[in-house]
Amino acid sequence: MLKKVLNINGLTRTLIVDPEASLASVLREQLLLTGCKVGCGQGQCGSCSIILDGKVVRSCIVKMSKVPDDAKIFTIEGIGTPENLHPLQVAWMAYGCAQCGFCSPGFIMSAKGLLDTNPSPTREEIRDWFQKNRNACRCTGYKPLVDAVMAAAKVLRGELKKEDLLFKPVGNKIYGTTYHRPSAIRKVTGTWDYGADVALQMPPDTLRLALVQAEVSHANIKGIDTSEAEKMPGVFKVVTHKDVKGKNRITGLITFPTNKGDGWDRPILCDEKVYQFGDALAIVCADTVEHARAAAKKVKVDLEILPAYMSAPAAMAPDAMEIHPGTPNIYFEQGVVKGEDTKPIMEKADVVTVEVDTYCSRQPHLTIEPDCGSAYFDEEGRLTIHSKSIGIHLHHAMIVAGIGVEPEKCRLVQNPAGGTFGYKFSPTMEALLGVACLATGRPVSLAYTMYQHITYTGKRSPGFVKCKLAADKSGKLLAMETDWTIDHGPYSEFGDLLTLRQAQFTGAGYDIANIRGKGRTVCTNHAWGSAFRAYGSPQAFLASEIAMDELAEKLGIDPLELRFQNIYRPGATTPTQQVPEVFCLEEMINKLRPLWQEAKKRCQELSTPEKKRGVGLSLGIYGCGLDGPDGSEAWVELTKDGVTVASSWEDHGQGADLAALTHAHENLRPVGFTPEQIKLLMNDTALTPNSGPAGGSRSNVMTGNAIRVACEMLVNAMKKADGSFRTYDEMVAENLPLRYEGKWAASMCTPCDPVTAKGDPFPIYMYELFMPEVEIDMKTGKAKVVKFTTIADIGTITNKTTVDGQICGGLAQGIGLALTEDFEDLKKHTSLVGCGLPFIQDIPDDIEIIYNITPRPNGPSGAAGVGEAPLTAPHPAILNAIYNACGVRLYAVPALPEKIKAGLEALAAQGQAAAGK
Ligand code: MCN
Ligand code: FES
Ligand code: FES
Repeated sequence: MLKKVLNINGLTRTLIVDPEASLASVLREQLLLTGCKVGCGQGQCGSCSIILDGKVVRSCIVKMSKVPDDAKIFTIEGIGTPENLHPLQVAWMAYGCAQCGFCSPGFIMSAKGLLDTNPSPTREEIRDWFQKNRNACRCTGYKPLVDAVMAAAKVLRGELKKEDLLFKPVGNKIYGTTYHRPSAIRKVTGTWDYGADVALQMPPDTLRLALVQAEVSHANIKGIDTSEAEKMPGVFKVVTHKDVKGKNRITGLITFPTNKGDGWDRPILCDEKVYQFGDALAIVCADTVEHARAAAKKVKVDLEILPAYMSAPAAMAPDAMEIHPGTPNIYFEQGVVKGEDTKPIMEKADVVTVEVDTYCSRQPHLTIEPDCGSAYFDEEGRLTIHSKSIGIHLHHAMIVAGIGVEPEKCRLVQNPAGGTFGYKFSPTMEALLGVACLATGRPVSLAYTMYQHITYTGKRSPGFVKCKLAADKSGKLLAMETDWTIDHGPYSEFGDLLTLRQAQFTGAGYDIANIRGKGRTVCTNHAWGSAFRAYGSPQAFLASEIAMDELAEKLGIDPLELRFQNIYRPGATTPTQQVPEVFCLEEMINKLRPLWQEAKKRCQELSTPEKKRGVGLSLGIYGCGLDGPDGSEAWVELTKDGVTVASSWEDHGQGADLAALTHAHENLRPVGFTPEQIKLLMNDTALTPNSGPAGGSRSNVMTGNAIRVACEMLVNAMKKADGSFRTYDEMVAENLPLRYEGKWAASMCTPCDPVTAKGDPFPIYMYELFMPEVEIDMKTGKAKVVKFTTIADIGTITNKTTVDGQICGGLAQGIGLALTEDFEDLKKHTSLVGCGLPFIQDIPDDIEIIYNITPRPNGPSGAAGVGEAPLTAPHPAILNAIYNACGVRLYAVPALPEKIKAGLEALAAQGQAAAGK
């Protein structure tokens, strides 16, 4: 042990530390300065950045033995207080930089380090600084962070008042403004307690858990021997499947009758088989994390290794064994049938056709916060599980039978989440926490390392999608044929839904009268498929948006004009034969046309033989809602001080708190309530109603509407005959109810047919056009997006800062999907950097977002959703831009430099061969 006297946030502290411990762990675990967040724990993400003797350091990789005596350390807790925030903290709030907020303390400390030494940095200097200090953000797309540093620098230079940074409501109106999130102040002060922080604040008898995980991808289990592990120091119990009281399975709640599986295929703790790398075999419960992890290594597992089917084609091979015995590896099929038979149309002599065969990768979510949670028995004896769940009521239904607990004896609570991007639409560790808590009778906590987080949470399901388009010579689309295969990993939950998405979105946006297609879901031994932002549509649009470009080239028509000619106009229907709720694409393309002309010209002018530039286009559409008549619930209650609004609008980081507040405020305004009078109650199954999961960009529409309905009921009840409103005391005196339950259902929707996909699945769609400009290094093949222009129609805007942030962040993930990100190689793709997470210099600072506002008749105050729109189709636009720049046509993502380089070499060889002929 080492005695250290350190000056922390201006005060001298004496600490006894393990010289091998990291500075981050001492700050967090010994001093409870949990504003220092640990994401990767490997020096890759900067979330743990603090200032040590005037320098920004990543405290997770600084050993205590290397921290000088009397070192001066500043953490986020030391630079401002809620009453007197640092200008950077205010700017972070004002510019919407704290989405999930997990990276915010690290970024703010890093930015402080910059401004302390350079009070007037340029945007490029700020970007270089964050790049050099490895500050990573998965939510914002980085641009707002640079805006915030520029603004804070102005305040520090005395050119702007700190108070002027934050928007203040005028005339008691916040709908459609840049009003900040209620949670922002806690995020920028480091006091927004994420799961790992909650775990540190639990009582001393809390057991810390470590998993014993499979290191192979497919095996039969012959035995699990825990005897040695049980004797290890600090171990309380080692839990295996034998301790699970229930069915030991998580159910996917399959709703599709044509699914060949029964949905009970995912073990909580493996009993008979290992289905994928990382599968949980046992849980060690011990007094410390270190003891639990050490003991986990001593659990012996006897396995019979089976062939691992790591992709859909491998699992579809005729000699492949059934991964779940009794259920074929191809366990679900979905068709699409619209209009007339496409074959005779495609064969007509005067019809022009193109056919593409695309592959969309197993994109990892790469949240900066690894998965974490805890469980305990609450004051009513309920098993209470805290996690990053974005579907607390849904997950409750998916896990109770597996754990073996009565539904009313189980409570799920969402912790503040450091981003999910959909991976938490699936339960991850909830059932493991529940099982451990039940088996030990003690509070328990579990936090994954980044390695575990990446290798043992769901991923985007790879899609192999073929698309054939037919048009007449004038460019009018006549028919489309599609064929698709989804590799959904070993667990079926929501796999059928994802497969249906291809029918819904391949070719979406265009008036195609005749469509035929078929797709299938395949069980494999690679990572299980979970939701990922824009769920299912990136696979679909990769195919149809590249096909549109190829068709344009074959016809000799400008790609924008070919799209313009064929977009939805009155009379058109979607691929599922639904009439679009609004027709906004014509206006959107008209807005884009002059920018497209300019971009084409600019790219030509800026191209050099060494660095070629190109511009690409695509169109993306996504539905707001879960298929069919989705709905939501919320309630409001009049209190002495104002109103309480309760909902289970889970927050990934997209701003559920601000959104619930804004919809409530907008509908309570007639009474005169201010935002400060509205209290939010959120995300606890014991307290808040079932608002459905925060997925499918559904919440702004569904829960926004439920909140609206509840507020309207309250306002009506408060209204007096003369038009004025009753006070709380008057309501009580007249014995009028104070609480109103708002429900909203998309009753206009119908599910899609399994054979034809015919149906009206969504009440509202979001529309977005993508126009990236790329630069190709002709020597290395590296592609860089240098500018991104996008036009979005998401109805009216509930909060401007939120939607800008959603779009910027979504585009950044699209750039990652297109160029760098993957989870395929279980040895290489195991860290944020290894998986290709984009850092600030990978994302352009020049992002232009243009809104085309078409109010939605079914949306609250006319709004649609936004979350998933920006990740529907940015990647085909980037591949189209690469082709435009250098002539290399790729059909698979990520477009790694070596693939582009190989394409360039092939083109050069073709050119030489042609010249030689
Ligand atoms: N919004 C708005 N105006 C509109 C539409 C939406 O201001 N016209 C706001 C909403 O009020 C909300 C946000 O935009 O604050 C997203 O709304 P919506 O599209 O309805 O999506 P949900 O609230 O249901 O959130 C889920 C969605 C999805 S599905 C994923 S995945 C996702 C996403 O949002 N994951 C995210 N955004 C994310 N953002 C962050 N930072 N982290 C994630 O993990
Ligand atoms: Fe320290 Fe990632 S750099 S947690
Ligand atoms: Fe940066 Fe979420 S706000 S990671």
